[in-house]
Amino acid sequence: ILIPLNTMSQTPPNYNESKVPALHLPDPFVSEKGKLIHTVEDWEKTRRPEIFRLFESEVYGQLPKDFEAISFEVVKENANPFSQIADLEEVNITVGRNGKSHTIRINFFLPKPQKGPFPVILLINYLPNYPDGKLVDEAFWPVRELIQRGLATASFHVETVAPDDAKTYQNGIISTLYPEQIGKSDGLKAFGAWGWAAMRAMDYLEQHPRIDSKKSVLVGHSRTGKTALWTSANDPRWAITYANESGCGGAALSKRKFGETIEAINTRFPHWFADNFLKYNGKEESLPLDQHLLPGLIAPRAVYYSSAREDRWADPKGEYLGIQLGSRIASEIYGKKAVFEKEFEEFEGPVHLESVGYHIREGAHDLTWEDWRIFLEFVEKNLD
Ligand code: GTR
Repeated sequence: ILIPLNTMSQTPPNYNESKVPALHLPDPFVSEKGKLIHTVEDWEKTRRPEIFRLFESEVYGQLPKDFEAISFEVVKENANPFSQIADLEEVNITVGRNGKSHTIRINFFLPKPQKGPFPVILLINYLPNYPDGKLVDEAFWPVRELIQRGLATASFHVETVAPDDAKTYQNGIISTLYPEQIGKSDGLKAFGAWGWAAMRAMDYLEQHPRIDSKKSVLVGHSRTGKTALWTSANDPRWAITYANESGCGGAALSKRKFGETIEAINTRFPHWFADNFLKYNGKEESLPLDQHLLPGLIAPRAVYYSSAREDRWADPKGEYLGIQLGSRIASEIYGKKAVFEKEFEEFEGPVHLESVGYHIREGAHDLTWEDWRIFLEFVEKNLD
């Protein structure tokens, strides 16, 4: 999946390391009142809520947690392309609030003939040709390989929640279930809506007799990698979160201004982030946070990032720094063996540590079998 690089914003992208500004990054271990943060209690009661609120108000917007009713209906609309090895459940999840309701669809494969309970991987899909009618693009979502490894796997398409379009993104759960969010500077936008849907998928998985939802993995690529990270910051039920090539507003440090900038992303995709994020167009230095604080909102649960060498628009080095610095919460607060020893320029193979991991591969922006294969080695080590 090659996404054309659009550089229509006023400032041309910087790809020159020597032009990256000196970084002044907020310290995860000093609270807004200047208190030093050492213990799990200090982190969870003081610093983590401060950082969460900053991301919510300045970057992603709210992800509302309340609703009144939820129901699950298994339908049969498509033939099962893997009927030899898997059971297929096509599930309509209907959620009600204030007398209105909205239905999202998940497509869900379980290994057979074993009964389980199985670990489960949920992929947030946004490929243009795969809203829920067609079930799978195997290059992107390798259902067969996942099933053969004894994993159940589900996916939903973002179009069934909130369209990925600046003009119509409210025509889903935002206008139907959460209309009071519209117009707020920190209101619900597309990433929050897609994350909300991942949470509803988890509601389904949690009550499923053949699923071990404690062993759950949330996966997103690029725009849905950004979404996966914000989802897990909001929902502690995901054991492992994988953001592939999630770049600007995901893994990568915004203050590096390398490749895609806040102005570029807000110009092309004004429906993704909170309106407050617009304040930082061309002014990354004034952001009161940066993306290295995001993995800390997920810790001590596992976080995995990956990059592609040619995907400079997503800033591979900025992604690496995001996880290298971000893993300090796992290691220094939670005592995990999670220290990234090497500089970005030095290491080669994947870095698979306790609860954090990273790899970079050759090639362009895409979620490939190579990414899945290397990530699945991390999953095996980190799902016990
Ligand atoms: C790019 C966009 C990135 C990333 C990507 C994708 O064009 O600039 O932020 O989200 O699309 O989702 O593939």
